[in-house]
Amino acid sequence: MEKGRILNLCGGVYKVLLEDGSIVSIKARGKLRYEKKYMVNEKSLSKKEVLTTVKNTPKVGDIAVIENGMIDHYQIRKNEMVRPDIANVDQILLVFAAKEPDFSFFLLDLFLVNILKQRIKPLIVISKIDKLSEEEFLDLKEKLSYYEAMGYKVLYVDSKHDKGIDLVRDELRGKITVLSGQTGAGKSTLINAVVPGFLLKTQEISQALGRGKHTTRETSLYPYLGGFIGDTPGFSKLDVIGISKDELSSLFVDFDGYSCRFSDCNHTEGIKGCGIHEAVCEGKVLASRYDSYNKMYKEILKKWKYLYQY
Ligand SMILES: Nc1nc2c(ncn2[C@@H]2O[C@H](COP(=O)(O)OP(=O)(O)O)[C@@H](O)[C@H]2O)c(=O)[nH]1
Ligand SMILES: [Mg+2]
Ligand SMILES: [Zn+2]
Repeated sequence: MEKGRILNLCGGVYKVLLEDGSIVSIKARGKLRYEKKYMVNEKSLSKKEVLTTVKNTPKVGDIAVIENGMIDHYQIRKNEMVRPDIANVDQILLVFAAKEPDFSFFLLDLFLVNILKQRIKPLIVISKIDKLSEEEFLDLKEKLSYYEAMGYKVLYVDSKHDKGIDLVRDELRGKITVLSGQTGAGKSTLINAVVPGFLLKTQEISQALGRGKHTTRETSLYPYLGGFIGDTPGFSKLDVIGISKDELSSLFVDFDGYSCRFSDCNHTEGIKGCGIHEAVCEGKVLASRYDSYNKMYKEILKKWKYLYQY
């Protein structure tokens, strides 16, 4: 029996990094495999292939247990991400530009809520700090110290001039990391500064695997400093889909420290005597956090109304 980390899955073949450092290409036992199903288009009678996974299909990020040259099963997952489809992600490196595009506390809160919903740890990296004046930089740092107090690590980088890159590198050591953040936030530039040649390498490997421009791109993990980096960025556009109005406040972990005397309070604006609102008034909870909460709550309500037509 051997064990190894699944790095890539392509056409039913898994690339697995074994504990001795070698990489093997193997298949999974029949009971674990992807199933190919066909949908038939009634009009043209053409077959459209649909891939479905049977329960227990191993995926990228899993620790595969190999027997007789095949994956027999995988070890219990600590979590799973859907986009990209990776198991056991330790952290999402959330890249936010200090400027260009302008920094948005609402967007940061929206990303954080979605990351926490997936039970993954965020690591916040603020890029393009070279675009800020000294004063603007100190101001942003001051505001973000609130997030550090919430328990999130915040790092500041200038990927163009190799500033703060070492600290990011240290955080990747021994962990499975997926990048996330808005388009233009600086993800590609950052990862190339952290792992020189990363993008080139991933492109070469994709070509070697025969992934053309028009084929769907599979996700791969690349070994780095005893950990792994996912080559497909996670969400870059966000919404509050999949989050219920009742669980939203539990995803605002800074609200935890304050109690509200009303047992079924939704803590939204305009509720007199709400403990969360009081904490905001006393400056204990950041006003922008409360704004984000209210905005997301309204969005969720709108979706519900639309879905149920009431
Ligand atoms: N000045 C400066 N520009 C940056 C920095 N990081 C990224 N950029 C620029 O911002 C733009 C978007 O970066 P990119 O890495 O493609 O963003 P992505 O869409 O998140 O991958 C590019 O023009 C980069 O050159 C930085 O730290 N400082
Ligand atoms: Mg990019
Ligand atoms: Zn309340």
